[in-house]
This record gives sequence, C-alpha cells and structure tokens, in this order.
Amino acid sequence: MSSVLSDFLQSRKKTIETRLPDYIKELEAPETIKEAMLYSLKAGGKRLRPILVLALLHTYGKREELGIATACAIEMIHTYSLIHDDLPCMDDDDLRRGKPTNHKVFGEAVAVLAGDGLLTQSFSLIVNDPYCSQENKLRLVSELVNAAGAQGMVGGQIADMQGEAKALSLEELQSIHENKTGKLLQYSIISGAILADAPENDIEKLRKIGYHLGLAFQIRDDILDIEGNEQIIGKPVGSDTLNEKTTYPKILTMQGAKAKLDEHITQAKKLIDHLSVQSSILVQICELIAKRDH
Ligand code: GRG
Repeated sequence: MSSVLSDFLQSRKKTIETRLPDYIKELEAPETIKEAMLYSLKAGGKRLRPILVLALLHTYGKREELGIATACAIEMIHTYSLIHDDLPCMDDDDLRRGKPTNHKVFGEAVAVLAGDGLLTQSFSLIVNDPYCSQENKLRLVSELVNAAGAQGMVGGQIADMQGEAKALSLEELQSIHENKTGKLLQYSIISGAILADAPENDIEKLRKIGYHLGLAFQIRDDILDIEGNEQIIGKPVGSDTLNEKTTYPKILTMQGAKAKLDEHITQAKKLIDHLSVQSSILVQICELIAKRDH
C-alpha cells in the first residue's frame, strides 16, 4: 500500500472514530441504550464506508467536514446491521472483530434496541447536518432508504437467509450481494459525490463504480473466508462442511472467483478514468478492496 493511501486511511479513520461517539453521547436517552450503542460503534472495524464518503469530497476538492455527519450515519447503519446479523435468531455469533458481540454483553433485547437506535439516529445525523442543503438532505435520505431498507440491505439479508439451504445460480448470488453488501457501499460513494455537488454525469458513473466495488468487496470476503478456513482447518475449497452456503468460489472455483473480482475492479477503474476529475485515492481504494486481507 502506498504511504499516501495508508496516511489517508489512517487519518480519516481517526477522524471518524473521534467524531462518531459524540453523536451518541449528546443524546438525552437512557444510559443503558447509549452504552450498548457506543459499545459496538467503538468496537473497531476498517471504517471503509465513512472513509469513502470523505474520499469523494477529497476527490472533488471540497472540505471533508461536509461529509462527517453522513459518513457517521453510514457507519451507524453498518454497525446496526452487524449487531442484528450476530443475534441468535440470525447468525448467532459470539464474537465480532475479536470482541463479544453486543447481545453477549447486553442481552438480546438490548442488542435489538441498540441496533434500532443506531438505525434511527443515522437519519437524524443527515437531517440535522448544518452543512447540507435541504435539497441534498432529501436526496441523501431517499437514497439511504433505498440502500439500507427492504429494496437494499434488508432485502438482501432476507434473500440470503432464504437462499441458505439451496444451491443458488450466479445471478441469484450476485443479486443477494448487490443488495446485502453492495448497496450501502455504493451509497457511501454516491452520498460523498452528492455532498460535493459533483456533476450528475459523474454521480451516475459513481453509482456504477459503487456497484462494481460492492460486488468486488463481497467476492473478496468469500475468498478470505475460505482461505481463512483452509488455514484453520486445512480443508480445501469444495469440501462439503465449509461450503454449505453458496459462495463465489463454490460456483466459479477459487480461480474463477479471483478472475471475477479482477473484472469488477477493472470495470470500476475504467469508469473512474472517465470522471470529470482525477482520483488517485479512489483508484487506490479499488486496489485495496481487491487485495484486502481482513
Ligand atoms: C441484519 C438488516 C441486517 C443486515 C445484515 C451486512 C449484513 C447485513 C451482514 C453482515 C454479514 C457479513 C459478514 C457480510 C459480508 C460482508 C460484510 C458486510 C462484511 C463486514 O463489513 P466490513 O468488512 O466490517 O467492512 P468492519 O468490521 O471492517 O466494519
């Protein structure tokens, strides 16, 4: 990773991690719910989505402060989705990012409410953003509903649950991930562009870039899952116990999944080349998504 990218990622991660808790601490709300919300918000993570918002403002030469509220709103929605995804009624996970999951610490009922609180609060951040025009607020909220709701992440999650027991086609798998993981990542890119008042032509290209990056991110996730499992249990791709769920490597083979990942990254980079501005940061983030190791 270049030192420019590494400095960019580290400094923006620090900014987000400094600003994020303030939005919860300032709330007039019962301490227990604030504590549970803060627990997961502060539990680490790459902060890729909020960094993308700031990267777009940087790309268009705008003050990154303009993106802080939306960037933190997106991280709140991402965090809510992870809290709910870990619940016993969903994936039933005990650990997230190496720490006990929210429901393990606070109990199931509080964890559900912490997720609900984060989801709801995220909209308040956008609506009360002092730097954002009324017109942009409306557009950001409406795009966020599409990205995170039943037509986006929530819809992808249910399709994923329903598809768990059956063998899916590549098209079905792609549609699940486009919604479940892709749409919020795509929103991180286009919301940054909206806040930067980027040309509409660029916003439409960025929507396609977000689509490719969202799928690339998920394919990399599938690859990392299997490579991680191979290291832990020593089982190769295709062994039954590891691959009950349909994944890209299961349908395409590991080599095919890597080729598909490269295809999406190449498409994204081509589109970046055609934006009205140059963005070496975006190009480098594409390369990072293709090669990330966690
Ligand atoms: C419960 C409504 C609802 C939705 C859950 C996103 C999601 C939908 C579940 C997460 C399951 C999962 C592990 C998906 C794979 C891709 C993904 C979103 C990984 C986690 O995102 P990262 O890698 O996480 O950005 P960090 O920890 O870095 O924030």
